[in-house]
Amino acid sequence: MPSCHKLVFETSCVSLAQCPGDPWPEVAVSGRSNVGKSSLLNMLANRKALAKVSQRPGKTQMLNFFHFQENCRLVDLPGYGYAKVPKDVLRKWRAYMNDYLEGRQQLAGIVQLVDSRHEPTTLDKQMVEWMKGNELPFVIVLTKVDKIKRGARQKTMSRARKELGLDQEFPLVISSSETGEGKKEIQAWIDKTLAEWEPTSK
Ligand SMILES: Nc1nc2c(ncn2[C@@H]2O[C@H](COP(=O)(O)OP(=O)(O)O)[C@@H](O)[C@H]2O)c(=O)[nH]1
Ligand SMILES: [Mg+2]
Repeated sequence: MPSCHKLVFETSCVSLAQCPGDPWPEVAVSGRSNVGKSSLLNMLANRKALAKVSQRPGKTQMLNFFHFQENCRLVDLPGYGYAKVPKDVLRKWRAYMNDYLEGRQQLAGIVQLVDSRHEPTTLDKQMVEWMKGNELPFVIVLTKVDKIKRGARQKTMSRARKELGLDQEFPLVISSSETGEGKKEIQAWIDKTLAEWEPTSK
């Protein structure tokens, strides 16, 4: 079983051209601002402040690359849905996120985070539709599950499946970066996805 301790920050990018060029597969962590992306990366790395947990939502507007295991990467994607971002910033963000999602050959799969306390947002749904349409492997992770009652878990998971149009078998993990819940399942999904990746002619 590969260890996730070897997660090392490499670089931040704001365009597809800046992204690392090696033919290594990568898994990207996606979700709205404040959903827990950086905290999840810290959890996977067993570190407290590896991916800087930003206090101000929307602060992380770059693609942050982490070297992971042997010749693999994890990418902390900039969060979406932050209302206070100026329009020109938002336009640029859309453009390079689109470039990355459509054109990044090394992209093996996406860990899509959704806040367990709320219904999936329109942007969450759009992201899921896009991944389905592009046949990109993805897993849904419901974050901050330590904040909801145990008795509400089943309902929360059913709601997410229904709202996102996922059948019963589709991979869905509930997680908490506070308690470490879900960590093993997420790691296993990432390992499998990286192992199954094959270069395409994207
Ligand atoms: N209770 C709880 N809080 C969390 C969890 N994950 C993240 N947070 C908090 O949510 C806020 C945003 O987290 P962050 O990782 O920066 O989100 P990002 O914007 O998606 O990278 C921070 O205050 C975190 O401490 C979790 O699993 N449980
Ligand atoms: Mg972040």
